[in-house]
Amino acid sequence: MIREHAVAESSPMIEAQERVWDSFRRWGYLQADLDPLGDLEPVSMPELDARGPEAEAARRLYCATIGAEFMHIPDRERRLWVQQQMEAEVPQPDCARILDLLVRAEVFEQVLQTRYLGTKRYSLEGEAALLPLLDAILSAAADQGATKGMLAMSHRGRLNVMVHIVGRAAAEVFARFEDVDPRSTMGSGDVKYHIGATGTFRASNGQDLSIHLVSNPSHLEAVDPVVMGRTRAKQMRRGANGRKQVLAITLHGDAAFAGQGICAETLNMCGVAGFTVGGSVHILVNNLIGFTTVPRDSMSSRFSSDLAKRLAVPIFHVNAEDVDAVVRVGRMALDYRYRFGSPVVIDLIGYRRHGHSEVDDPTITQPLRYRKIEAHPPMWQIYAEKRGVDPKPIVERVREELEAAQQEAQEIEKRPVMRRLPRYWSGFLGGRYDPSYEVDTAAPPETLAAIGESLVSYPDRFHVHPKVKKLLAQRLEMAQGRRAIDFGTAEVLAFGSLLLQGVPVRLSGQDSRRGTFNQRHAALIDTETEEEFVPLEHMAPDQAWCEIYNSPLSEAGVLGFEYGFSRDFPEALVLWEAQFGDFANGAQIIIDQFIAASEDKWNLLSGIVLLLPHGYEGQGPEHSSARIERFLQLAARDNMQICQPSTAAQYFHLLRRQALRMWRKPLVVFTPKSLLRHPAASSELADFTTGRFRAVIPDRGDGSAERVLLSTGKIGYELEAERTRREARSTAIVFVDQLYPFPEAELGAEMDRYRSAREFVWVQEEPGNMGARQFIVPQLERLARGRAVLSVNRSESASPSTGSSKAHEMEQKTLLMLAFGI
Ligand SMILES: Cc1ncc(C[n+]2csc(CCOP(=O)(O)OP(=O)(O)O)c2C)c(N)n1
Repeated sequence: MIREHAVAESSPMIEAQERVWDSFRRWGYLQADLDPLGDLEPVSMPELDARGPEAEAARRLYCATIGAEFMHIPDRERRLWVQQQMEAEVPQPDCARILDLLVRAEVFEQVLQTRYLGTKRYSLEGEAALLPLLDAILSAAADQGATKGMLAMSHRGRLNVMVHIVGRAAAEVFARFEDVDPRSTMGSGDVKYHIGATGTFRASNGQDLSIHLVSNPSHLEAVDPVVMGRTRAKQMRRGANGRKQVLAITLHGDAAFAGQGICAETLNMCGVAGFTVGGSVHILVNNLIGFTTVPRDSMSSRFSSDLAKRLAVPIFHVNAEDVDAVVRVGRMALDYRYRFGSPVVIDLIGYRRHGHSEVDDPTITQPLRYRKIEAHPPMWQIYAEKRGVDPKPIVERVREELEAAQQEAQEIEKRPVMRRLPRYWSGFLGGRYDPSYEVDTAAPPETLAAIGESLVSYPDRFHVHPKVKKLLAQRLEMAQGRRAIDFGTAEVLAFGSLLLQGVPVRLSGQDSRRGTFNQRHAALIDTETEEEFVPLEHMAPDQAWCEIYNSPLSEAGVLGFEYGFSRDFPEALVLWEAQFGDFANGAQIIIDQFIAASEDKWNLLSGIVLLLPHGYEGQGPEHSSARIERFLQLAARDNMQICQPSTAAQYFHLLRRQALRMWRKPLVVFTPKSLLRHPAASSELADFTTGRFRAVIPDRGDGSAERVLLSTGKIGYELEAERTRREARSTAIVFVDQLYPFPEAELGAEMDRYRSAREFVWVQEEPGNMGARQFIVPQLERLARGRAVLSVNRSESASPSTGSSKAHEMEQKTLLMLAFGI
């Protein structure tokens, strides 16, 4: 039954009826029967007090076990679509399939509980309807032409999903509980409910979908942007049909979704051109509790899904115990995603049968709710009764099957590998660094000149801003070798030469298209029309793709996304840029949990590049430091590279090296600010057409210096200027452009040159408790062969720098005085 009202028949009575219906469409979800345990009280709404047959009919549709929030969507077509679905005939579900999944969900947990008592498993009991829900969504996705599902979820029900949705053998998951082969993972690896899994899901139409459950850290919701970036990369690989073929599904806990800011960051990116995946499905596995904390202490809103109301997308609340309704919601949500290319949210409201991790006793904190839960039958029992089916044979069959799998697990001797890497990763390497990985990164002069030409080749009637026009003309001169090359040009030459070699480039960050320091101008803006033109996209017909985007003002979300993208586009150069390096700590979870540790925990590589503007230039405590010390503290076993290129050519070679080597490791680059235009940091064309990145830039002297200053970044130039001013000929100045992996051989060789040096001095702008000092001084002491190693730095401080630019200058002068020994 679809309710339609012909406009021509409009009369005061019909209008009154329509008002009643609209009230229920708008507010019905607030009185819907959503909580299997009845703790979620209906909201009193005068708009829903109407009586009479129309009101009752509307109440039956909008206040039953599905509560649909959709009237906030401004687009009428979308509202009407949801309305029609809600008011349409209810399709007959596949009851046998549903019951089988419900039984599997619970029996799987019980087998774990019996065999591995006292081990954490984060049971799905109380939310078993999640399996039929995912089954319905993926089956509907298969009908729509999807071939791949990208799943992200936290601990709750993860093992269950791995077996019943991702299609991994139960014996493999059980083997993880047996903790076989512990020696193979000493010092690394991860717990069983965080590792990823790849498998195959058989849809109801018989089609197979490949499913990937993404590895994630314990940090709730941190994986959300990662799976979006991964999905986008996979979609791009598939070309025009990619958005249809690859579907992202994220599962959230109710407390985490309401509380973790990264959820807002991720939702905010969904409609932005550089970040969209054509709609994702978000499922809240809502058990109305977070560990021991009840919703009123978790959030200021009624539903934890309220966060999603910032978007014009439908939110379907559904009572997990009406599993037919759950399945219906799954299909509706999926069809909406495919029809409108929009995210959708499903709030699956159930309960948590045990304590948070089964070892917790929930009756201590929620005695009343748990009294109810204890008396409450499992979902499969309720469903079977409603359908008049005898569930016993199914339960027996499933139990036998899972117990056999458990037996099988005891025979497994090696930790099962749950994940398959896609083919595009073959050939790329992780592990320890080896010099044999180095490749030629120089580019022929003709290529550089051609890139310079393409920078000034915009459409005839395109009006370029005079300042930008001048800059582009200078860039052309630089690329032709008629002018020293600055950092901005070095970067565009690196990007351009990679694109011409077939290496795709993707960069995003706040204001990255123009560049925070007016240094990039990746997109030209027509001064008359504001139309945009990106010269790097139009260099040659057979060039690789190039995407340079301004990102939303989020760090964790955007870096997480780009990290995810890099995971599925290893052959591309993928970069994220912080506005200032100082803001990178907004993405600290992504840096700590994914970038630094994913190889160690999950054996997963990434070649992501972080561009972090850094340098003490009197701009205050939040515009000075990218926290070099923190990255160095995370560095171990060659897990990433930490560099501060001191010249334009070094930057060029560093970026090209990152893309062209087969060694895939995250690269953290401390990028310059004032050095962007510093003549001394510019390079000659010959430095681009020959040579490669050098970890250490030796002093040009003959090795007779008595005092050797070592530093990284901008301070080195200030030391050089001071040396000239003082005519301090017996002082050498060495630039350390790569801090990690520590360039032991190069730095050792350079230090050995100074036979008459009495002391080596590490000089940094940062306070003593920050910067590279604590990492590098012990290394220098090792290489100094018994000679003294001193350090010059700002005094220890709680914040990176002073807020006064005059104080900054005084401090800077003092640093230079101390560096030169007076
Ligand atoms: C960022 C973060 N903070 C704290 C925790 C510790 N923690 C683990 S589970 C959990 C409760 C999660 O509740 P909810 O999101 O409702 O999911 P549920 O466990 O109820 O399924 C907490 C606080 C964590 N894992 N991550």
